[in-house]
Amino acid sequence: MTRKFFVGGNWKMNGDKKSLGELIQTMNGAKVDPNVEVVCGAPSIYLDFVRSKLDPKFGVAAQNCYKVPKGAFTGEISPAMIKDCGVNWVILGHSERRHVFGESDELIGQKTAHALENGLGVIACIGEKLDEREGGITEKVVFAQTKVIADNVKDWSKVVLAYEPVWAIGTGKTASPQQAQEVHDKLREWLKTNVSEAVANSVRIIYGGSVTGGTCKELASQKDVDGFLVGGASLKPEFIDIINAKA
Ligand code: G2H
Repeated sequence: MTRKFFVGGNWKMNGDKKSLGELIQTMNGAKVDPNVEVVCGAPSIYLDFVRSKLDPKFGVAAQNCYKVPKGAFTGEISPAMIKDCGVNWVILGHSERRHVFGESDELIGQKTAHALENGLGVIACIGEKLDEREGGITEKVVFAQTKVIADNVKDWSKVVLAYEPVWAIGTGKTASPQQAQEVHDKLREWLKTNVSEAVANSVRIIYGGSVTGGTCKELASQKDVDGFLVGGASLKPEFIDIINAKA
């Protein structure tokens, strides 16, 4: 089955109206492969701004949301608010949410369920830390994280799974194409056994962690790498090269 290549940009807590406006102009004017789904993860305060400026052929994502529709949760935003800004995606479970802000698997699962119930697509992130990889428990860690997400998903067509080894995030140390392929293949096997063969074949599993214009092509050639979640390089014109990695 053909899975549409998916490239997400995760701008994290970077940019302002001026620099993001320039980046959006570059993206709007670029020649991009029409067979690629592109989604830009903007800081929440700029979601409205980005959605209004970015060509509608590109999607926009929030970088986080909370697990309930509204209420006394200072500083949080809800899927309903995200949708109200014309934005259809949210990134959940990013390693910075897990490890800087201490979000648990359980909370990420609850957020996933609530975001999906409210019509958002979810880019669900998983990934092992360096000591876990060195300790030989990469699979155990990513399977456990995936299980909590899977327990909260009814419609997998709205989910993209992002494998982001923590040791590769923002470090300039990209996983090798073989390392990425190996984990993606194992994740697809896990989905086949624990969800269904149809879901295993159709869900996009994308790679994130220091992807650049230089590393994207070989990674993209791997059988089970269906796209990327890109941080640092998504703020630069080379993001266009990454979008076009398969072209
Ligand atoms: C991983 C990635 C984007 P970077 O967090 O999600 O960031 O490409 O800067 O490693």
